[in-house]
Amino acid sequence: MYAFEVNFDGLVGPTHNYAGLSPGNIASQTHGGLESSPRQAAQQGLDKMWALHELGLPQGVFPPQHRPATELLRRLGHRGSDAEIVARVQREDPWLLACCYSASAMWAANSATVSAGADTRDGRVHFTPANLVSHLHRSLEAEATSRLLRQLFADADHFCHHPALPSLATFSDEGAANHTRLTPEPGQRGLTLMVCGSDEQRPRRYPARQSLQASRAIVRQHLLHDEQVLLLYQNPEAIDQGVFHNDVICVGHRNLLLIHEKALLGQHEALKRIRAAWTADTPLHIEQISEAELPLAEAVSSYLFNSQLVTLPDGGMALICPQECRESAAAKACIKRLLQGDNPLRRVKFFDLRQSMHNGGGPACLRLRVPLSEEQLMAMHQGVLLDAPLYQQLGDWIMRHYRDHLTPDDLVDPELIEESRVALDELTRILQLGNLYDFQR
Ligand code: SUG
Repeated sequence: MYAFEVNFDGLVGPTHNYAGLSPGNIASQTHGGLESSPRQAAQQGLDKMWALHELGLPQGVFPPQHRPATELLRRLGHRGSDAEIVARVQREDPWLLACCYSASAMWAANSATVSAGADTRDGRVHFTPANLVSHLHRSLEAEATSRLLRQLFADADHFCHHPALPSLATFSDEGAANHTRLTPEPGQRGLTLMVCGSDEQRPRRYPARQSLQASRAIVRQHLLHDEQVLLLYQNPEAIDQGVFHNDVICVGHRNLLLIHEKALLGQHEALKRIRAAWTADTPLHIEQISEAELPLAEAVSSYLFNSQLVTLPDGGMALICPQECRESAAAKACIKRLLQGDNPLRRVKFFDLRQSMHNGGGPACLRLRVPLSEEQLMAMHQGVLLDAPLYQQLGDWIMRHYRDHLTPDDLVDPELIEESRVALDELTRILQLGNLYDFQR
């Protein structure tokens, strides 16, 4: 059975801004309050999607969520028109308004955890939307994500959807950013790595964003085979240095795992367990980058590990890196060594994703991987799969609807509310999604 790992990238929404909403995410903290460019952000993300399509890979698009999320402000007792509510909340609680305006759904790696049909006991692809309870602005995504996934992957013969886990720190779940699937071939049964914070060794400065209880619940409800699952713990020292998700320090694809030596608690043992659980004839390649080669702080600033690993049609792998890796001598040297090493990596491509990077979102944050057989790919909604006409249409749509500059003060501009609605309303027609948004119902 032929199978694909399809990347679905979050299209950046028209309200993309820098609000400093994520403690523990150094880029978000550093850029809070600065001017953003929603237009450049959306175009940068779209260009990455197109480049992957051009490399011969199937590529999907997730539409942005509707912001500002004034329904939250109404739930908190605010009354009046949207413009009146926005103006009042900006005066009384600018942080709350920024949460309602965040375009954070662009980081699709946090939208859900997805298990391949080859790994589940009923042969279906399983989805659990992430509750993202660690941050208010992100927790607002869960409901709309759930609706979107159910709409895109509607065929119950192939796809199984679970509700997000209970909205409680005990079940804190940040989706695929803490989930890695290793497999000899995407259509074969794979090994699932679930990485979460340890209850025994907690970080001192910043909280762990994925809980053990959440990871365990997902393993159960996705009907995974226990012997094919490894639960591993994040190194609290790394969390304290800005590794807020495991995908900031580790990336795995097929039979290649790229990992910094400080990623996991008890890493030596953890890697032994991974090697022992790998039973396929195809060799597993684990490339560990040492602290001497790339210090943790530079791993975080270059975002080397937030690169995407993809298999090209000729069978070799490519590393899809952020531009920042070119500017770090140490990251560049690591890439050189990896390209020369005994592993499937053959090519590297760099992308300017600065608008997203300044909020802590690199190439891998922007995409959700959905492993699909040919039949499953045919069974999903086709309107979000990128091709040349759609790339053109989306580029044109961004140019017509997105602002080139946005500052925190602009969030109070009532025209931004209307512009976003008009843009998203048109987008649902481009992507053939019907009345996806609440405001269209
Ligand atoms: O949750 N940044 C996101 C970045 C998510 C990156 N995703 C992965 N690593 N998979 C976060 O911290 C910043 C928003 C702001 O500050 O305006 C933000 O939410």
